[in-house]
Amino acid sequence: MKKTKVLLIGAGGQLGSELTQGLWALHGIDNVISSDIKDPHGILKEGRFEKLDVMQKDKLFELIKTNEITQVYHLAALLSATGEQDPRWAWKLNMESLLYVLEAAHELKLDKVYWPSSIAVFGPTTPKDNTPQDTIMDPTTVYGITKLAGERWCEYFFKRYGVDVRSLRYPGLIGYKTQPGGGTTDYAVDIYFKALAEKSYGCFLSADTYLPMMYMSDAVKATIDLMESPAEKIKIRSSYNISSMSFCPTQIAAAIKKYIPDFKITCQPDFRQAIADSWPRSIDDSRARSDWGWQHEFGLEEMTKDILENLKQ
Ligand code: AKB
Repeated sequence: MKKTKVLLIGAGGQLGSELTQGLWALHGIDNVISSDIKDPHGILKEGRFEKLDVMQKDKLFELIKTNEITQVYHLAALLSATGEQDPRWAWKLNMESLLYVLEAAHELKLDKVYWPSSIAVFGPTTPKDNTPQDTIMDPTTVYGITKLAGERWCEYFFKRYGVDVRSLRYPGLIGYKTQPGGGTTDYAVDIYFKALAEKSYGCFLSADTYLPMMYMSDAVKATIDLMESPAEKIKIRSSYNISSMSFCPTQIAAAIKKYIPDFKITCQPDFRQAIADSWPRSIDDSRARSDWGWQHEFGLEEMTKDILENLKQ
């Protein structure tokens, strides 16, 4: 049997550095190459790192061949808010890089590929509560459009070429180890930093905007659980709905106030409000739970305790 060798693309982002550590624990630090267009920071310096612009297809293929890579996790993308600043570039980066990775998987016979989708695939006419796996998808952001098109490409490569590609529709991901990178759900990360530093936070969404969210350690667990499941359990090759909690700015502020009683939140919605309003409030992830046994660990209270304790240290 071939030894598992992993390439993670976009490792410098919020999920990337924590997923890198999860993959080190699973496969061994020497069997994981993390890569990014930027220089490595923090924990990434401790493992194997390659600087990679995923838009350079030849370099990507070369890196895979030279290192006998068997699995690729492709996380590099422009997110919902930054994508709106340059829609053409978001389309090009998000779509072409996915196609290069899927082509590499097919042509170089990779064992598996992971690519993240998002709740951004849904839109204003999608049912908002307990959004089903299969439903109306009418994304309004260029990011959401690329994720929806990407899901179709993943299923296409699976059906046409047998590429073992797997994917999750992430909700807003909340971690404290790295700064977030241009998403609409990023307020739920910033708020913890500002609560400790300034005891106040100016939120760019309205106080009652409910969105599906997930703590980073659950996101890492979901990703690795999906990738380590036997192929026959993976029945959905576009992307799985995945969920753990939903809350609004008022609720996260109340959870923080239990630790910082004089914390104050003010809300002044900006352009990101319209994006948030087009997304679901909560997600039905029963297919992930029944097909490959997904279970989350963290809710809002447990997450808040964990983040604030860690950030204080
Ligand atoms: C974003 O807000 O753009 C992302 C996402 C929900 O995919 N966090």
